[in-house]
Amino acid sequence: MISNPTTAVDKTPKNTKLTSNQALSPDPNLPAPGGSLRFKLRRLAPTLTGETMRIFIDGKYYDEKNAKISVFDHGLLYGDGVFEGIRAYHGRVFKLAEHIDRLFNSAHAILLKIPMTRAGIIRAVVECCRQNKIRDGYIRLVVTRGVGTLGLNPHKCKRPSVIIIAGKIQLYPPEFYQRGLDLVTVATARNLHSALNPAIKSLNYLNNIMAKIEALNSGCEEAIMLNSEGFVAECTGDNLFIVKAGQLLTPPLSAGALYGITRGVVMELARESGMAVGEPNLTRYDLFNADECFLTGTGAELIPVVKIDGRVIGSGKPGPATKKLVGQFRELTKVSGEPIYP
Ligand code: PXG
Repeated sequence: MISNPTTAVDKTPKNTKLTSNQALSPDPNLPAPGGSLRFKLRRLAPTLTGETMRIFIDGKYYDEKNAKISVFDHGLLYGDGVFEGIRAYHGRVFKLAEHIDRLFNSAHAILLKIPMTRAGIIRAVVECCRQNKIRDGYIRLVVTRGVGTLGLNPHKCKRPSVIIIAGKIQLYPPEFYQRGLDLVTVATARNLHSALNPAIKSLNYLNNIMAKIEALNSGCEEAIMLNSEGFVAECTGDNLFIVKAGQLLTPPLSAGALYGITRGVVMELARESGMAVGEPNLTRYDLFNADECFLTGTGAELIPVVKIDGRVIGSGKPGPATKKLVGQFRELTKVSGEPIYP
């Protein structure tokens, strides 16, 4: 059982437009730490000051207008490449080493040799945040196969390209963080492990995009994707969790879920607070009859789900275990991560 749930979610003013990032920040009404107003203005992200973004491509920085890659890059021609979406909170890059490990694992799986070391990429991500005065933001790290000929053969691509963009992201309208999402199960099945393994975070996101279009067409922000056996895999850019009789349950990686970094964090936080955590195969029936449901992802953070395929989940409101985990997650983002301004 969940005792003493935090009311952190409820504290956020209902009538204020917040980004999803702010929606999770502990005290959205308080100014960010950082000293004088002049100091704070210098620290504001370029997107807020009208300055141009500085984008890292293969060791050099370019402004937005000049940040370009070749039309012969196989990343564009075939979706041949890998990527990571990473968040910064309170001047720290959250779970950076974990994201870099997953990037290298994805690259290894598609026989793509990243032309930088892990330490070099970590340094570049942090430096790119600094160049763009990021304290709270979103980092897109992309490695493309590189420039090649017209034709699939990746061996014709001489050098993969590394791109880092540090800016902002908002996946869902802010009000859904308070109210909860309405999901729909879509007809597009998650990729087969034997076709394009869902564990690879590749530049080929058509499977997810098709599912997203189906959700949007039916008036929902997000889709539940099943695997070819009919078990729940994940959403288009998020992992899915349910709470049932005090237990936290999420589909196993073998069901087609991405090894989500936020998924791992949430499972650890739940265990720390004494909750049992399981990874069984889940069916839609399990979701419909859950006490609570929420999604996790770097872009989405933690977002409650209150309706699935027309069935109300639990009380129809974000539940106590979800709220407690949101609170724990916020606390962790305050103290954990690679410092951008040491
Ligand atoms: N499943 C899929 C298919 C994803 O793409 C997740 C789960 C969650 O994983 P993490 O490690 O982020 O907890 C993802 C991540 C975007 C966007 O631009 C998508 C993700 C992350 C950030 C931004 O839509 N997907």
